[in-house]
Amino acid sequence: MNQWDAVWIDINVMTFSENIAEPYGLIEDAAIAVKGEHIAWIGAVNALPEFDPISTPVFRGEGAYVTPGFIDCHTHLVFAGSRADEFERRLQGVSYAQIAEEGGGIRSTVKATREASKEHLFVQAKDRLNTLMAEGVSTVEIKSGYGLRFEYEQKQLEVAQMLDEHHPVDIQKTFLGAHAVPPEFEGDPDGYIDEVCQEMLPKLHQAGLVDTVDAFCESIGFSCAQTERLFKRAKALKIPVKLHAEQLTNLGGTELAASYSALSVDHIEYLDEAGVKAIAESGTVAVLLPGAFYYLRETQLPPIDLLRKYKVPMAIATDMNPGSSPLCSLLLMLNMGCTLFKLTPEEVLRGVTVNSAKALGMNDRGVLEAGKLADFAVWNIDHPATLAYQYGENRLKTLWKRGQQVV
Ligand code: DI6
Ligand code: FE
Repeated sequence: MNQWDAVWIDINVMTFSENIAEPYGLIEDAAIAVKGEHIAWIGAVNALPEFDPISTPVFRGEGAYVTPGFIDCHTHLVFAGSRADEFERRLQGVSYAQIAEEGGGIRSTVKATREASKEHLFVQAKDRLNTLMAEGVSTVEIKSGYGLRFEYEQKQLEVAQMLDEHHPVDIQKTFLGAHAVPPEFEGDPDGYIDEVCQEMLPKLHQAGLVDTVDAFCESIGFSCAQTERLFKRAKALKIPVKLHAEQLTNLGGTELAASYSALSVDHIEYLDEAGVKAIAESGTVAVLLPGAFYYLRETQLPPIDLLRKYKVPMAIATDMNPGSSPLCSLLLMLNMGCTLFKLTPEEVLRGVTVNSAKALGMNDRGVLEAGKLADFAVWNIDHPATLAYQYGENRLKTLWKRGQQVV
C-alpha cells in the first residue's frame, strides 16, 4: 500500500503537462498524492492507487480547480522609496525617458535604496512577497539593480537571499548591476561596465548571491557591445543570462541574448521577426510584461503573432518595480495579458506556470506531474479562464508550497 503524506480529491487539475492534450492540461475529477516536498501521484480519481485512508490526511476540494503554484519570473521587488511624485509629472506629459535623463527614475530609487537599512528593505520586500503569495505565487525572481555599487548591490541581493531563507516562497536572485550608470560613473558607462565585470559580478558570485545575470540593454541603458562584455564574463563564470531587451527601441539585444543561450528576453515590445527567429532557435523564453506596457502607456504591442508562429514559449510577469510597473499582482497581469496583448486565458496561465519556470531555468516546477514539487494553488472557480477573466475577487482557497500549506 502507498505511504503518502496527504491526498487531494474532488478537484479539477490544470496540470499544463505536455503529456495531456486537453486545454490547460486539464484532468477533471482528479486526485493528487503528496510525499514530502513532491507530487507522488496525479491522475483521474478513479485510477487512484490504494493508500491507507486512516493514517493519510485526505483533503476534499469540493470541485475546486488546482493550478501549479504561480511563478513571477521578473520582479525588482527589493527597493526603498516611492516614485509617486514622478507619476504626477508623467501625468502632466513628461516622459519616462525624459525623467530618466534628468537623473530621476531609476536613479531616485537607487538613492533611497542605498540609504535604507537591510531590515527596512527586508520588511518592505516581505510585504510585497506576501501580497504575491496571497494570489497563488510560490516562486519569485528578484533582481538587484538599485544599488549600482558593490556594497549596495550586495545588500539588495542579501535581502533577496534572506527572503529565500525566511519566507516560504522560493527566490531566484538576479544580478542586474547593469541597470543604470551610477552617479560615480556619470558619463562613463564603459568604465562602469568594467567595474561590473571585473569587481562586482565575480565577488557577488563568489558570495553565492548570483543565480542569473541581467542587463538593461536600451538607448537609456547599456549598448549591445557593453551588454556583450557582461555576458562574456557571466559565461566564463558559468552563470545563465537574461536580458531587458527592445523595451523602448530596437537595439538588437535579443539576437545578442540568443547567441548567449539566454534563459529569457524581457519586455520586447519592439522586437522584429529576425529577433523572434533567433530566440526560437536558442530556446529563449519571451517574457511579456503587460504591467509596464500599461503603466508607461506604451502603444507598440509585442510581436505576439510572430512569437506564436515560431512557437516561442511566452511567459508573463509583474516586473514589480517603483518606476515602470508599481503593480504587485500577478492575477492582474493575467487579465492584462488577455485584454492588452490579446493572449488567450490558456496562454497567460501557461505564462505564469510552465513557461515562467522555463524562463527561470527551473525544471522541477511549473507543471503538475509526478516527481515535480508539490507547489500548487487551489482556486474557488468553476472554469479555468475565470483566473484571467475577472480581477479583484481573489479566488485563492489555499496554497501549498513543497507539500506544506502556506496560505
Ligand atoms: N526596465 C523596467 O521596466 C524597469 N527596469 C528596467 O530595466 C524600470 C525600473 C525603474 O524605473 O525603476
Ligand atoms: Fe524589469
